Amino acid sequence: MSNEAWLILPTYNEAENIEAIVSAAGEVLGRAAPGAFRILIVDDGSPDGTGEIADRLASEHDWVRVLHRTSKDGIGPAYLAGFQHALDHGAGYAMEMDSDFSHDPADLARLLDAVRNGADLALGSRYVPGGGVTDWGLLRRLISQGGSTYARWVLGLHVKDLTGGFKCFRREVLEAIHFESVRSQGYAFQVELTYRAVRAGFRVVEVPIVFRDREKGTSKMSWRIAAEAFWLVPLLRFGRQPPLSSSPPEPATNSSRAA
Ligand SMILES: Nc1nc2c(ncn2[C@@H]2O[C@H](COP(=O)(O)OP(=O)(O)O)[C@@H](O)[C@H]2O)c(=O)[nH]1
Ligand SMILES: [Mg+2]
Repeated sequence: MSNEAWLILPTYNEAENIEAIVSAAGEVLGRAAPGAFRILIVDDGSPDGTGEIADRLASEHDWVRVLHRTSKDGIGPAYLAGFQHALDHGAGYAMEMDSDFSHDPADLARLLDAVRNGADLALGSRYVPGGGVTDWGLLRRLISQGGSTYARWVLGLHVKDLTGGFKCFRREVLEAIHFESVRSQGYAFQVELTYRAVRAGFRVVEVPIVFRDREKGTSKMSWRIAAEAFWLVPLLRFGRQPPLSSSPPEPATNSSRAA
């Protein structure tokens, strides 16, 4: 089995962050997976020149790759394109992280370790002991935590943080998800992938992380994207079930917990 770890970084107008995040993540993964990691930037034609910076980084480092897509299409489709590319190129692990330093690149090592130690999917979680959010006011905390509680309740899951986007998948989990039938874009995308992994019988663990607001650039999330989660979550549970792409997973070999 491949032990290559691929980090997918979706970008839309991250010119102020992309070089620093690639270098910080490269340093962490260079220690956690020496000689066996790649960073794949998936840029949706950012008008601020992020794609050109990404190309330069790829010419400087053989572990940086870039996927250029023509238009802004949402974080879900960008990740699916990145995952497909990573699988096609032999990834053993695929990781998600925002490109704006809201997620601490240092935590990549703990997410990867959780999967190496027996989890199939490790979630960076704000809502388990040791996790949290800095910078957010009461309203934003309530909305985020309320969103996770709502999704957990509707879907009957035990996962505490369902909307986060800091994750590490074992290859087999992504192979078992039928990408063409994934429809959600923003927070719902994160819920949908985790729900599908649990439904397919994979072992999900939560690893505590602290989320901070970005310092540079602007958020692309909107009320429309948050609202998507509210109507899509019940459809995930009660709508027509998507096909599984492959046979059920083999049991994990090791049962240590990361959270
Ligand atoms: N490729 C791509 N990346 C996106 C898109 N929307 C957001 N992103 C990236 O996804 C990550 C999270 O988005 P962000 O706007 O920070 O959302 P927030 O953290 O919820 O406010 C960042 O790295 C964004 O650049 C998109 O449509 N396409
Ligand atoms: Mg952000």
